[in-house]
Amino acid sequence: MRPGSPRSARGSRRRAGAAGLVSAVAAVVAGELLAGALSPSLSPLTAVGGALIDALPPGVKEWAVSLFGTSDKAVFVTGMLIVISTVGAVAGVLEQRKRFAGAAVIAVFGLVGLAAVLSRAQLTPGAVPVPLAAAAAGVLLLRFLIRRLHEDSSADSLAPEEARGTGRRTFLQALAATAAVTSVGGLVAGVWRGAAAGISTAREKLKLPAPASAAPAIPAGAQVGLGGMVPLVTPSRDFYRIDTALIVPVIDPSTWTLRVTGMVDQEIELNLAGLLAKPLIERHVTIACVSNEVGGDLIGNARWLGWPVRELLAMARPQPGADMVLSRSSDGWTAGTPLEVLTDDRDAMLAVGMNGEPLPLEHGFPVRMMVPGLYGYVSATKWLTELKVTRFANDEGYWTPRGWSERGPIKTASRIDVPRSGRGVRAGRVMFGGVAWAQHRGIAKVELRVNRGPWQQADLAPGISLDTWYQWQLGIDLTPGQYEVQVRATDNNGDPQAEEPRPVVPDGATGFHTIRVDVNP
Ligand SMILES: Nc1nc2c(c(=O)[nH]1)N[C@H]1C(S)=C(S)[C@@H](COP(=O)(O)O)O[C@H]1N2
Ligand SMILES: [Mo]
Repeated sequence: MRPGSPRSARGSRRRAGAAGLVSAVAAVVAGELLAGALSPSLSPLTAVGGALIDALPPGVKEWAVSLFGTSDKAVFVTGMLIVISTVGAVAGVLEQRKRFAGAAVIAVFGLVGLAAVLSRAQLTPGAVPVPLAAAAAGVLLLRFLIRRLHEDSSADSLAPEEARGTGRRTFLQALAATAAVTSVGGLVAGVWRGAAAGISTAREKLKLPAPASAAPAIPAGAQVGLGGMVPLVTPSRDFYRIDTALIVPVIDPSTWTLRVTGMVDQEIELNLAGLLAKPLIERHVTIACVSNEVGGDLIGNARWLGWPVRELLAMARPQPGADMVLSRSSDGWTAGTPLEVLTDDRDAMLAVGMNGEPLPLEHGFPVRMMVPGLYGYVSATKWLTELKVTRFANDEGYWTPRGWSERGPIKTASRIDVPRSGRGVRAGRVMFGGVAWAQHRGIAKVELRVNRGPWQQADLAPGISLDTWYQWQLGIDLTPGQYEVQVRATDNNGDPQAEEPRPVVPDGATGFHTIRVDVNP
């Protein structure tokens, strides 16, 4: 076979493609390793993935929020790696044809990574060097491998007939060596991500102090004893999770600090030991996601341990004119919360504990905000690192420019959990049960109606506090047939929940949860 023959050209294109693929993956691995060593927020892979999620058009966005909020992100990362590998292979082929043509492709990828990291990690030291170093590694490797390839084929064409093909070994050896080093690096990066595991250990070792003000006791009968009801206090492992983080931020509790900045007389920096030394309060609070559909399960109730935000803000002394606190997480996510609800008596807190344990990593370890009465997107910042006292006129939280309301008080709502919609039941007395919530106002009554008939008042169990959900139940006699059953809650101000169906955008869904029940003889 002579060089230049179609078969040989195809073969060397394949080899060039392999060189490009390995170089691109090596660049990603280099970025992961550097980020692992410095700070997870510097990972170009994570930053680009996060930027992609942020850039999703409305509509796709809700879907993505639930996807990335509740299921694992491995599929997304795998997809990115496939795209990167493909582009890398193309870069290899280009580079073989024209010097620096493929290198330019990898360099552009590096710049995309740089832009993404800068937009998310902002000016964290390393935000510029890490993506650039990763891209440089990719470019150098590609040049190195393609040069080998050229050398081999020219050696080939000069070699005597019987020796042809032997020179190719230097390229294949170089490729194999690079692939091996990349794999090892990839493994190490994976292990580094497992550093999360190290932080998990630090979390397990963390001793939470006893609260100075204990959670009010759960009243007898608050949990309705009906099969299929959700637990009144949601176990942490079953608690819904919503955030934009591709990888759970891993924060070393020994180096964590919270800074209070902006329109304050006194800037403050607090570390975890300092926070744990404060007189802590423990409260049950039910938080909900603004993306929760009517009847949905993006809501949970837990016992939170923390220090009232108002105490910290009192030390910082907000200046006149300030009306908002922009809380920021380690990965750059923000929420804008009215200053008023952080300083009134509602016990908004810097939470360190959830259900008697340090916060789980996914729920904001080591510290998050917990504000009774507001949807999570404007209040419940996880992996909290900064509170900037500011004005709504000057700043906005992450979701506000993305089509969601600036303010997000939780709307009064209710849900039927028993029986499950569409489930067949026996004729006679049919037991209905569920939850209702109107955080910080409290629930006054819950009613059911069958086939749009008269409202019938349910037995409302005592709530733990105004800031938690309430359970309710009602037995209704039903003869065989198909029924539509609806629920409606009224808060302690006497305001019933809104009947008109509205979507979750921009400030939370409304409408009555409606189920279908088949009553069998
Ligand atoms: N850092 C960070 N905090 C965040 C978010 C986020 O995307 N990033 N999402 C918020 C939203 S929309 C909700 S509903 C709550 C959910 O908290 P959970 O995951 O502990 O249930 O977290 C809030 N805190
Ligand atoms: Mo949310």
